[in-house]
Amino acid sequence: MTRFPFADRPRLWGTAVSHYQVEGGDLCDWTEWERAGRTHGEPCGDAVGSWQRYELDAHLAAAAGVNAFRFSVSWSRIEPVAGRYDDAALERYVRLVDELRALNIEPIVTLFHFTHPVWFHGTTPWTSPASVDRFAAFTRRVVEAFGESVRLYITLNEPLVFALAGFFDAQIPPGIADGASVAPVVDHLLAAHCAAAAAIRELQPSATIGIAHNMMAFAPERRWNLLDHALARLAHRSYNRAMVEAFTTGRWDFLLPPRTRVRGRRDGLPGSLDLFGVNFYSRLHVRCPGRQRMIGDFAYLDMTGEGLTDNGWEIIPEEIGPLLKEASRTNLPLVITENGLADASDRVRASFIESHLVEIERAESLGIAVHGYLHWSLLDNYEWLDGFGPRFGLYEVDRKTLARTARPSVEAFRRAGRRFLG
Ligand code: IFM
Repeated sequence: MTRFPFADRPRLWGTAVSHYQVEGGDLCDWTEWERAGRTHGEPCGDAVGSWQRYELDAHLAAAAGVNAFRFSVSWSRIEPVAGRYDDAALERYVRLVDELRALNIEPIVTLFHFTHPVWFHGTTPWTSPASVDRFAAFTRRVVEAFGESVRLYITLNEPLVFALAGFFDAQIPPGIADGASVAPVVDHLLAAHCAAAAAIRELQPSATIGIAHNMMAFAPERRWNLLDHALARLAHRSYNRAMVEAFTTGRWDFLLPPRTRVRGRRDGLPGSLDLFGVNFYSRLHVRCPGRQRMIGDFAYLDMTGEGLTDNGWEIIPEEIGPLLKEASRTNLPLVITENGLADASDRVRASFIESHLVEIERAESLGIAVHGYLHWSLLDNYEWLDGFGPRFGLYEVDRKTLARTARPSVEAFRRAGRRFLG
């Protein structure tokens, strides 16, 4: 059985947000992406104004019964010009941390959550080893600013999602569609994680270090079809297992159909983590050959009659257990670093939280210790390519006034938290 590093806080119950999705007014690579018309929704603009309202948000989280609050720091605000840091921006985050501490809430700081300063891709892109030192230097500055007030860092949020969407599918910045770039990018992201972890350990030796890995269930669309089964297995190996193996053995080796092989080795990876974060949302059904793509289609389908979320994702709590089991191969304490749904009417959120908690408890009864659960998200926020359409918040945000209103499910979340924290 794994042990969570904090003796005074053995389990975490909280909410998660990321800087760009809530803060507003942050000029970065995503702002340029929006200007270039590469998203489907509205531009992020003022987001939900958390830059001015973080303390309010901390109080809303407290009212929802949390003892942990995950947020990310904006690299573009902190290092708007390469090598020049903005102390006022860092100070803003320090004030948030102070507020959280005053509320007896554990701050969990994510160092990388998808966005970059505008200079980054042109000078030290992830395809180049120079990116590693850049990220490590940024990390040092952040950790120095927080000092002992922050004792839990997530270095990278969903590194594989970022590498695939940014360098294979060209869906998000920097918008590259070049299979050959994925291997160096994954290598540099993982090296950047190692360098950041080393910097954190040097500056705050007692800090706890994690990563947030997006894990997705994959199932054959047609139970009888062997090719669908094979593709589902391949997707699981490449998307879920490869990162688990990377952090367990220091090596990774996976295939992106049809013929992109991504493999590498970083001996520093095992031992670089104190906890393994799992972001879990849904399940994809695969069909091979696909109707749209020769190699296979990936689709969210309502296979259980539970219905789909507002953004069309299957609700399938039963899949979190097997993925936690997969993650437990790391032998690290596990934390659900994200789980949630888009549900503007709030008709489903309470039962979603409850059913996932039941599955987490089931996994625990089978010996897989889960040390934390962070709900995505505290607030309705900017959902990247989909703009403000999907409503992920426990608190509803009025798009005009940015006023926050508790959805009824806040109460269910509180109750679930009391049970989880025991
Ligand atoms: O909003 C995102 C978040 O930034 C990363 N994980 C998934 C969430 C929901 O799509």
